[in-house]
Formats: sequence, C-alpha cells, structure tokens
Amino acid sequence: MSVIERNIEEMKEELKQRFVTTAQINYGRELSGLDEHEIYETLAQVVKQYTSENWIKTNKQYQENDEKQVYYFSIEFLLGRLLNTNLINLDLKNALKAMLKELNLDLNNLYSEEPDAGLGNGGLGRLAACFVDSMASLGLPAHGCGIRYQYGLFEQKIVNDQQVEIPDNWLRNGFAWEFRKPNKAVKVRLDGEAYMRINDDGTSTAVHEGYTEVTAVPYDVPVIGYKNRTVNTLRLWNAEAGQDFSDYATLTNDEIKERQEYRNNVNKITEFLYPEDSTNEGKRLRLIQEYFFVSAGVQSIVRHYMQTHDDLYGFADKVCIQINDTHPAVAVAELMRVFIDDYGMEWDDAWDITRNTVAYTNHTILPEALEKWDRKLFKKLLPRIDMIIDEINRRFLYEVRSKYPNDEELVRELSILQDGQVHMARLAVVGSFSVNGVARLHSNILKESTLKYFYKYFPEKFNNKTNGITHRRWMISANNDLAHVIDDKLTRAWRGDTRMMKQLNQYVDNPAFLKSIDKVKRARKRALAQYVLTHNKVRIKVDSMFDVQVKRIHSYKRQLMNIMHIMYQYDRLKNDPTYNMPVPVVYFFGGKAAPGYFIAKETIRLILAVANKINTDPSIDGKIKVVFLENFGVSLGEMVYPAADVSEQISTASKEASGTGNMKFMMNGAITLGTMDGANVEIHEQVGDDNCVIFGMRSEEVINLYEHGGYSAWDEYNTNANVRKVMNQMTDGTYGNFQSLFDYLVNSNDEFFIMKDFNAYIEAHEEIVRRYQNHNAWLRSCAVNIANSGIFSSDRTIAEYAEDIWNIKPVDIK
Ligand code: B1H
Repeated sequence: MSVIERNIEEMKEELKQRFVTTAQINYGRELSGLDEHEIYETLAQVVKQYTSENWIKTNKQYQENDEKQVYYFSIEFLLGRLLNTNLINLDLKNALKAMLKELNLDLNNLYSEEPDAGLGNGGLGRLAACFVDSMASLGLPAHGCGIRYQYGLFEQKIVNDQQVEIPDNWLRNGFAWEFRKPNKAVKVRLDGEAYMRINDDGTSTAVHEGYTEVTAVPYDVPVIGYKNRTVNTLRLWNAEAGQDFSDYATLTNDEIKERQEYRNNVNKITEFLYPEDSTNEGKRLRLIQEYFFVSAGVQSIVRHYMQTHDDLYGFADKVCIQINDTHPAVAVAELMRVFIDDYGMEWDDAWDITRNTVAYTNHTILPEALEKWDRKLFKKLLPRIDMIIDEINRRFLYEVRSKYPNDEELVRELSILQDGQVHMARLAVVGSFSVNGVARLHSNILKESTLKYFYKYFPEKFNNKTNGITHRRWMISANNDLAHVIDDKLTRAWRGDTRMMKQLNQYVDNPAFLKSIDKVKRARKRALAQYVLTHNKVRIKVDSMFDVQVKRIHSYKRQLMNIMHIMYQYDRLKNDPTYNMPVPVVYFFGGKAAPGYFIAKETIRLILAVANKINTDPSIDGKIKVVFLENFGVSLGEMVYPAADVSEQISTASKEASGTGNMKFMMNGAITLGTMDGANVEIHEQVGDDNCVIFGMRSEEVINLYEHGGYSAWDEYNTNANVRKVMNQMTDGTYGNFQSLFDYLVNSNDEFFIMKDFNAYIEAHEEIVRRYQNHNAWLRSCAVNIANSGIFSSDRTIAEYAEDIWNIKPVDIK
C-alpha cells in the first residue's frame, strides 16, 4: 500500500482557500455569519472535493484494467459519523485543525453536527461498515450495496424508567456524504403473474405480466481508503415512484387515487429499517426491501459489466457478490432471472455463472433468526423468482437423489422448499461457492450442527472468516491518545498494518509504557464520568472499576444475568457484614431492545429500577453504581469502549456467532470477562487465562443439554440459594414488580442458562475484582490485550476474504 504524505503548511493554505470559497458559494455569506451546522456542511463539502478526483480515477482504473470487483450486499450498513474517519483516511486532519484554528474554529465542536447514519441494528450492520472501510483501505476493488433508509434505527429515550422509541429522522438536514445518481436508476418489478410460454419453435420463454414497477435510484457514498487514493463506492438504493402527475387533468378521480396509493406504497419500501436484531419478522414489506435492493444491485452490476464485455460467460471471473447473511439471498435467483430472461442465456450456463459469483456469510444459529418465507407470500410478490427457485430446487434434489439414493432424510434437510416455506439459508448455500461463519467456533457449529447436511454434501464450500473491526475508527479515531502511545513505540507504521502491534508485547513490563496507557485510560474514564454526570445526573468516581456491557438487549446476551449479579452484590453489601467490596464498581449498560421484544424491555426496566435504588442508597457508600447509557450507538460507543476496564461478554456459549464489541474493548485495553463463545474463544487464545476471565458452561455442554435435556430450572431455583434470593427480589417489591422476568426464567426452563451459570459468574466477578486491585498487574494485562488485538482488525478479516474467497488483489490507484 502506498502511503501519501503531504506538506501541512501547503495543505492548510489550500484548505482555507477552498473553505472560504465554498462557504461563499453555498451560503452567500462570510464565514463569521455561519452557524455550527453550516460550518460543518461547508467542511464536508470541502472534504468531498478532495475525494472526487480519486473517486473518478479509481473507477476508471478498475474499468480500464478490467479488474474483478466485489460487491458486499447487506441490508444494513451501520456507518455512524464519517467526518473524522474521512479526515484521518485522507490525511487532512492536522492541516484542517490548523486551518480552523486560524479562523478561531474548533473541529471538536463540529463533529456532533453530523447525524449518525444508523442504517443498521447492531453487529451485522456495523460489520458491513467496518468491511467497506477495510476494503478501501487495503486498496481492493470492492464496494457496498444496500438500502438508503429514510429512517434509521429508532432513537431510544428513557421515559418513566422505560424505553421509548423515537423515529430517527436522520436525513432531516441532509446527508453530506451522499451523491444522488438519477441517471443510474433501474426498475424493479413486483407482484403480477409469471408463466412459461411455449414458442412456435418448441423453446419456451418466461413471461411476467401485470407487475408493478418501482424505480430504484442509487445514492452513492464515497468510501475513502486510508492514505492510498482508493475511493470505492457504497451504493444505497432509494425507492421512488417513477411516474409524475403532469397528466393530472386527464385523470379520473379513481385514477388519481390509484396513483397516490401507488406513490405511498413505493415510498414505504425504503422508509424504515426493521428494528429486530437476530429475529426474522416475516413481513411482506421486509421481503420487498430485500428483493428491491438485491434486484437493483444485480441489474446495475450486470449492466455495468456489459458496458465492457460482449457476453456474460466470463462474469464470475470479474464479479463476486458476497451476501451478508441471508437477507440478500434472493440474489441467487435474481442473477438467474437476469441471465435467462434479460440476456437469453441457457439455464445450465446461467446456473454455473451464478454459483461461481455468489458467496454467503452466515451470522447466526439462533433458530428464530433463520429466514424462512411463506411460499404463498413469496410467490405472490415475486412470481418469476418463485418459479426460478422451484426449478433450482427441483434440479438440485434430482442431483441429491442420484448421488445418495434412498436417503430421503438428506433430501428433506437439503430442500430449499419445505412445508410451504422458502428456506433462505438453503438457497444461499446451494446457490453459492463459499459458505463462511464469522468466528472459528461458530464456523465449526455450522459444520457440525446447523448446516451439517449441507456440509456433508458440499464440504468444500465451508470456511471460516473471523470477524474484525476497523482500528481506524475504533482506536485511532475514538482513542487517538492511545494511538499516539503506540506510535511512540512502533512509529506510525502499525496504523497501516496492525500485525505490528504484537511488537508491543516487549513493552508490557515497561513502567513508562504502562504509565502512559494508564494516563490515557484515566482521561477517557474522566470524559465518560463527565458525560454520565450531565446525562444521567449520577456522580461516579473515576478510580472505580468501569464494568461495561453495551450491545443490543437480547435474552441470549444475558444482560439479565448481569443485573441479577448486581442485585446479588447489593444484597450482600446490605445484609452480610462479612462481605466487602474492595474496590468500587460502576456497572454500565447500554443497548436498544426491539420494540416488540417484551422480555428485553422488561430487562431494561429492571436495570433502571436497580440503578435508581442503588445509586441513591447512601448506606453502601458508593461501592456500586449502575448507569444505563441511553441511546447506545456508534457515536456513543466511540466514547464508551476507550473508557472501559472490564468488557462483559457473557452470552450463553454457542449463541453469539462472533461478537465484535468484544474486539473494540480489547483493542482499547479492557479485560474480557466472558464465556467461551464466539470470538471470545479467539481473544482468550490471544491473551491467555492471565489476561481475561473465562467462566461458565462451554458450548459443547450447552448444545448437549439442549439435545438431550435433563435440566430443570425449577430444580435450580430450589437448590441454588443465590439464584433463589435474587429471583425472589423480582417479585417481593424490592425493586418493583418483575414477575414477568421471574416467570420468563421458569417458564422458558432458563433457556439461556442464566440460573445455571450464575454462581460461576459470581466467582468470575470476584476474580476480576481481585485482579483490579493490583494496579500494575492490571495495567500489564491492558497492555497485553492491546498488544494482541491487531489480529482483530477488519483489515486482517478482509485480506482473508480477498485471498480465499474473492480472489482479488489490491489495486494501486495511480
Ligand atoms: C448477527 C444477525 C441478524 N447475527 C437478523 N444475525 C436480523 C439477524 O433484521 N434481522 O432480521 C438482523 C441481524 N446479527 C450478529 O452478527 C451476531 O449476533 C454477532 O455475533 C456477530 O458478531 C455479528 C456480525 O457477524
């Protein structure tokens, strides 16, 4: 990768010129007359000027050299804010700061003018955002394709100690980084009827008639590589009603009504993001969203390809579509449709190309998340796609039966269509050349249980790509002082190659190095404490241990176990004179509950009830504080991860496919307290038992217990005094009435083994507090975690995708 260095002074002058001119052109006013938001907008415009030239060059070079290009299809891209990371990647930050200073402006005041692009729910959407950053930073010809939701994930407000959801009107003041491209629009067809027409010469042609047509207009966001001139594209599709109303005068009232209804329906398609993380809603509009962006994406890729090729036979050598979970799995059938119906290709050729183009990433084994569609709904909405899937399945099962005669169990388990449903994961496996999980443990579970029949049939497709996070956002940008501490030891070279971070292991006993890490951590803790004082009106001590669980609220992630442990500790502090808490602990929670997820919302209510009681009890002398961070998202995360001492990663083993927050904490020097789940396994492997605390059931035990039963939550309640005590407090009025959660634990037979893991969790906490008391040993552990976190950069992940799946190499933009 070529790193571009520029002269700051020169840059500063040029920036100033552009800044002043842009302000004048945009607002017709002097700089001094602009408000903060206008200054931010101007700044973003100027930054865009620095990207457009390279954006054009990048595209031109890809096209002229006929580079193979990858398209990462994802129904979510959780981008957060882009100003700071764009400045870092363009290497404009220092010059810009200097320029603003001369104008008496402070960059730090401008960041918050940018809305968070919250076009995702959690880990899956944020992964897609980290991935496009890494693809550009590695100089890979690889782009994103998704939906431009008008409303992102709802904003969470806490009202009367409960979650309330506010629509996220993030486009209110416009989105500075997007470019609308109406001339690149495509049409997407929904509804109607499809059938095969037999032609006079005996051949047949697919007919799709009576459909509704929707216009898909792309909004392109430049994705800027880290100091390398590469500017890739994140293409987000917007649904629009193509027709205008200029012929109003000639229409009947009914026709006008019809048009209006059409317009309303079209506008709904990309209006909002479904707020369920890890559960499949099964709603018609969701299926429309999936097909809408996939069809638009596929059509525009094929059209682009055909601009420089005579036919489609070499398509799979030049295009790869990576599908982020099954939400875009309909891409398999859509490619077939375009190849056959639009370009007249034979089935077998189309199928070969399709299967060599698509690669599938699985993100979950939770049964409630596995996407299945009611066949009737599917057929009505996508009649031609349904026909194609039926034919894919017919031919596939024919092949299965000839390879494995008399194995009807295998046939049933492999069938894409089963019991009146379309199984999207099965379509994705059959229609792709690669199937990967997102952490080693997860990939093994896919092979051994969730997709074991497919593994038997297509063993060569299966592989693992352990997730990663972009260290540019999650450390260099969010924790710049820590990045500087590392620079001092390694020069800035590690920023382009995080494998170098391993070299920090030689300094983990160096007192000066540890001291500088300590200093940074304290500063970040102070900043978070200030935030909490302002937002939560809770005063916390900076030398408390900051113990943090931030992620979507979900039963399997076990926020309930965490708060139950706090209830346990508080009870002992109050009632057991022999019990002592040697260091004060602040427990932080943050995360959104899906609006319809009752147990998740009750969990938030319990956390808030416990917080209210404990935080205002003077008798415990501030030994415990509980803070719920409202509206957790990318931007709040950037403040929280760097300030954490303890990273709570306590999902039921086998349930969290990977987790990526765990990596963000580690890279910022927090110690993991977690189960052997997802990527925690690999974090543990990197740092060893001395530098993380592992507890609880292992995934084999969990899977075994699910398969063979024999666990009784009720027995656990009756025999486990710690569990019983805390559960009784859910209903005895100590914190209000939480019969709901008590009943949930009992009636679900403790489905995620909160009760069964409870005592192990208590012990793990005792261990981590013991470790925290030895400050120097603790700092050493922080250093070990930072030193060994480089492998969790998404640059490593994406380099693996490029090498093993995509078969692409970096392109040096001239
Ligand atoms: C993950 C989802 C998910 N896995 C369905 N599955 C959704 C499923 O809207 N839906 O219907 C939305 C999201 N999200 C997460 O992916 C895993 O739980 C994490 O463990 C993993 O780190 C992340 C990225 O791979």
